[in-house]
Amino acid sequence: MPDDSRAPVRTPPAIVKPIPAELMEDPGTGLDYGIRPDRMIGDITPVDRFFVRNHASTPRVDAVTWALRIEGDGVRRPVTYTYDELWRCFPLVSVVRTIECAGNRRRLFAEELGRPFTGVYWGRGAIGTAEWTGVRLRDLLDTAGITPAACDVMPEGLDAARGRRPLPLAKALADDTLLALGMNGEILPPDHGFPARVVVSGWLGAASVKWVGRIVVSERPLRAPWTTEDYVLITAAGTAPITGTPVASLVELPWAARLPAGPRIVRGTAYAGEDRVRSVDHRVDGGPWRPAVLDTPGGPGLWARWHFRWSPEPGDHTIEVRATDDRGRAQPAATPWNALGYCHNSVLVHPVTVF
Ligand SMILES: Nc1nc2c(c(=O)[nH]1)N[C@H]1C(S)=C(S)[C@@H](COP(=O)(O)O)O[C@H]1N2
Ligand SMILES: [Mo]
Repeated sequence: MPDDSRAPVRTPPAIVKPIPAELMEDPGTGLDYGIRPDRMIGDITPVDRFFVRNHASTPRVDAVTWALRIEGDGVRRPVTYTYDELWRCFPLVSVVRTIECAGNRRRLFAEELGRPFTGVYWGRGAIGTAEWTGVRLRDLLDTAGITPAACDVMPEGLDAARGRRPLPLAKALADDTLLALGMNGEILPPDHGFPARVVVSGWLGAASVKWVGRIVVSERPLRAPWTTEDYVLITAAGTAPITGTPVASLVELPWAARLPAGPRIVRGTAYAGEDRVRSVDHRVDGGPWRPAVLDTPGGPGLWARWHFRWSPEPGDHTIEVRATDDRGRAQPAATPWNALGYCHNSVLVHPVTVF
């Protein structure tokens, strides 16, 4: 007789989608994977290489039994929506928005400061842009009836980490704050929040809560570990929750790069959180700054793409790219220390060997 107790135990993988080494970087946590910047193509990041940041394994949620509950003293009456009702009862909206983890580039930040951080040692790959399709959070909250004194909205995830983070009501009601059901024309993939995730335009990735099962609306300010312990800027001046992310740019070359000599086009992206990228400059080997060409202008919550032409001679070179947002804030030469290593946006000195 077969002895079931001796069947091999199969732990489901922490991440559902394949993580091909030729597309993704592995910072070593077993839960988080970044895109390889030299494998980016175009304005939209395909799902097969969109970075994953998970505080616990991807939960397998059954959409048939799943329901979204909206409750709290900030709504007149609690409401529950099934998956089917979300699709049927609200206008579907699509927005193209970038999501960047506040810890992006932490490994480079540690190298810049010459001191370690705890937290995921991201290279440059904790960023991506997708077309998110879903329903406006505003439309959902309106049906529940927001009370005049409501001030905070907290989506809560069904993962073992119970990922959650409060949003001020005004941000929750913004035109482009969505409860997304789809990504790049597909049903939202499990690792990116199936059946439903929030997309909070221009804010750190942690605000875009995945696998949402409940949304709490409150008449008092809400706190959660992701606004008190993590995803806060801790400096000598105090502790502040991170909201938008500062202007930064990304060169779509491996770090370090090895390239054949001769003419080529260097491409990349620049992202300024809730602001717009105004311009992108570059310099080679510490020479004069010159403008890069903006191919797609991007916008608030959406990266811009740029390029410049380069015809390097053999030898060791450096490329620096410096983006400026529409409030005139440029990437700095160095990022001031903060205890958890967030929001690194220094101009990177990209090493390139030409052969
Ligand atoms: N429920 C839940 N939501 C979450 C997380 C999580 O671990 N649990 N990670 C957050 C963080 S820190 C980031 S950067 C983004 C990453 O989204 P992605 O995995 O789709 O790229 O999801 C956010 N939403
Ligand atoms: Mo993140």
